[in-house]
Amino acid sequence: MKKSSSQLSKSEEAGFRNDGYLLLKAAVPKKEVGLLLKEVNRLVLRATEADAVLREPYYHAGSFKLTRILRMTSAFDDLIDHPGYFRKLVALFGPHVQLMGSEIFVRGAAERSITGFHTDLGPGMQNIRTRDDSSFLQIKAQIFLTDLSVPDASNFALIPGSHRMKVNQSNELSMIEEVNQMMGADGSLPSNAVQILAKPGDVLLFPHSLWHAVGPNRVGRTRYSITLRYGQLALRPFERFDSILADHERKFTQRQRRLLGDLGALGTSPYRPRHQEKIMGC
Ligand SMILES: O=C(O)CCC(=O)C(=O)O
Repeated sequence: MKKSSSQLSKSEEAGFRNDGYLLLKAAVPKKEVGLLLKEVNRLVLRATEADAVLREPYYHAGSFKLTRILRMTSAFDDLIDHPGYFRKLVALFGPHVQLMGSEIFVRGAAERSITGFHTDLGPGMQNIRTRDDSSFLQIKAQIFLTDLSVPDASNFALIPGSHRMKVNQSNELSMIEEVNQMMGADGSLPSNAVQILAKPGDVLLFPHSLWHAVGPNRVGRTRYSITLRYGQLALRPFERFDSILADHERKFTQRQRRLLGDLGALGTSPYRPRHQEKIMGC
């Protein structure tokens, strides 16, 4: 029987395990992208005016992010378990999955790379890698809202297969010095790096151990994207969603509530919440 496109195909799984990423074309329909971008623009304007944006120490000057974005609006609620990617995530994680964080990325003009190559989840997790047959610990879903179909437009950049490689030289920001030393003075990336070419509505999945960066932006267009971080239930989330769960105006499904940390009233271990498989649709 043919698998529906919402399920993870064998070739998608092989690609994700071998290369460390999966680009899902047109995973979020155009109409939804338009509404998401409108809300992103509104929030970015408000945060910029209030000087409430986060500029990581390793970003280029024209770039910043907004964090905990589900607290700011209900417009992103459908992304929590969006049909364009959610079943694929569950296939890679197994059912014991949670949402760990939510961010908007804004990437302005930059002649050289906007960030260097790094891994996620901090230095403690940098050399923890999954085996060929393992479930994943953490995966980010990056939803692109603006056109990145040419290189050097602040594209997400990665080293294919690096999620299985040992990092030899790093620092407290989990930068990968061995590849960052190979960045050219003209902004060129190391020869084994790939810039992801994406259209609005494409979604990129990648695990915490993949070496990734953001390339230069020389196209005169700001990049906007949303990232949702997912992880195994046993990991500590980046943010708490309690205030959102307590907001009765927000109409979440049971699955969305579970992903946001509502483990149910029948107090079991946080690592074994009841009916987890059923709620995640396994
Ligand atoms: O794609 C981006 O703009 C940032 C990606 C990144 O560095 C990250 O997700 O850790």
